Amino acid sequence: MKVVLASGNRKKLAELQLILGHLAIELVPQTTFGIPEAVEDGLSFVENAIIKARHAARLTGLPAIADDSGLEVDALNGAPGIYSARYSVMHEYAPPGMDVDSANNALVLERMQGVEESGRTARFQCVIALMRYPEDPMPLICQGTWEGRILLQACGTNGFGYDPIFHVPSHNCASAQLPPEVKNSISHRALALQQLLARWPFTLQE
Ligand code: ITT
Repeated sequence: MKVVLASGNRKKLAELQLILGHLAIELVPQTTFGIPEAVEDGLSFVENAIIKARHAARLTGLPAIADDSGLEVDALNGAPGIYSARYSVMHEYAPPGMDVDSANNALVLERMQGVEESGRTARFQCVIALMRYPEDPMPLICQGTWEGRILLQACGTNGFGYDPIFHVPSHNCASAQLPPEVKNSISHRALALQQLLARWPFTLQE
């Protein structure tokens, strides 16, 4: 059986495919079908995950999995949150020569200047939605949270997004300093996908 992975983010897709590799199904990225990105106009991770999965299921006629995720920083009242991918763009923060991920990280670090250690708590959130068909009235929703802190400066080159500024207490390093197999066993995405795997046989039965 084929299932569409409703994401256009290459690095996120790689993590999803690696963790879901155990499933005896064919996971096809939505880009293979030439599907345009969905308009993510929900106000929560759950809404956006459903919007993206429904969009891909509609356009392919196949079951679809979407991941909506982001960084929640307590000292910034939960920002960048659902706007994590476009945080710097929304704030028109674009230092010359910086890619969007680096600008996002630089903006969080700038806004966290002067915040002491105890106030630097943050977490990654991940919601995975599985829609069996476009009109699925009961999408399967799985969720994972990964607690950490915002570092004082970016470290490491692995992963993507905010990994260089996210301190992982269990390993005392930045998420971007973790080998991929370690991140993929403890991250917000790994936790959400573990739930998906545990509930999988029931959700796709006809
Ligand atoms: P799709 O919607 O196409 O899947 P996207 O990157 O736009 O790709 P989201 O809207 O879910 O996806 O935004 C997720 C953003 O949150 C992502 O671009 C990163 O900035 C951040 N993020 C999510 N998971 C992360 C992780 O594991 N490590 C670092 N940053 C992460």
